[in-house]
Amino acid sequence: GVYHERYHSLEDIYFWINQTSQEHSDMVKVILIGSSFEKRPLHVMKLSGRRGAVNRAMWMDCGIHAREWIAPAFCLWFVNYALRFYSHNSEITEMLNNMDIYILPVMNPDGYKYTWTTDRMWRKNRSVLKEGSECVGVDLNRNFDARWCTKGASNDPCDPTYCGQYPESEPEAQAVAKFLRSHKDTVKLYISIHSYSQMLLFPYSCSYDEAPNHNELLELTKEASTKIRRYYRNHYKYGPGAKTIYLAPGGSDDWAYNLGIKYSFTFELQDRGRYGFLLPPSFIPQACNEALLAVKITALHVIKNT
Ligand code: 0X9
Ligand code: ZN
Repeated sequence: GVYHERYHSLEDIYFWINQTSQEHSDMVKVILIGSSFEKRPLHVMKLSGRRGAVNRAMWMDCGIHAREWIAPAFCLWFVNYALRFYSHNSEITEMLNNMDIYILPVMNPDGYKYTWTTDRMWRKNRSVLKEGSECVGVDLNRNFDARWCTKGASNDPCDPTYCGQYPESEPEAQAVAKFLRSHKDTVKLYISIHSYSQMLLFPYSCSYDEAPNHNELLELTKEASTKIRRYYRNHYKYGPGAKTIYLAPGGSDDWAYNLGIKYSFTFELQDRGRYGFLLPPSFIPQACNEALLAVKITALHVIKNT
């Protein structure tokens, strides 16, 4: 629908989360997992099929990085797709009949707000240090406890990849980590949505080590990439983060993987640099369809294999 052919302000998104959960109260529950540095709520939407309880779940977060607007747009688009096509599309039906889906549409609400009001290219959250630096913000995808603040992250608060004062120093990262720790027996799949560069990444990004199930993750992302190319004529690279993009410690995907979530991914959506973070709204539908394909393939694999 027309709602998904534009980007939405933070206020719109909060309104949409509330409205969607009320209109679909049989399938959507909203869970407050914490709040941001500036005290905005972090709302997770829990999607479930119309069936009894299951003990399998997946997690997807969008918008760790403020300027990557296509990421929250995808989370909204995905929720809408799932609610609309449950019991009509066989893949989404199978997903929702066999797993709960936890979705955090905007992991970095303060940063997202800031990109709408002040600086479109802001990346980090908006945390202010009590002492020391004039500079604001921590890179939430360098703030997790996975070889935290080693090569590929910065300990300078003025840098865009500043890792923070200690692992999980930031309320946004801490809220996600706490939720996943307390749901680690059921959450079998972790997906983090970013942009841009068109890549399907898996651990590790914090080192060049090969993950124990490297071959399985490689095959899976290869399959997704091949299908995206076939259906949408678009090219996605795939592979372990460190080798495919760059060494980057402290990321949520590596941390989730080490927690025991053996299917852990970062999807970098469109484009490959023509518009970069400023992806025009007219590209939203195709970018979302491509990402949806990758989400479906990984989720159905997890259902089959866990
Ligand atoms: O550097 C990042 O955090 C991600 N790229 S982005 O351009 N969206 O900032 C890549 C994340 C890959 N995973 C980890 N570094 N853990
Ligand atoms: Zn990012």
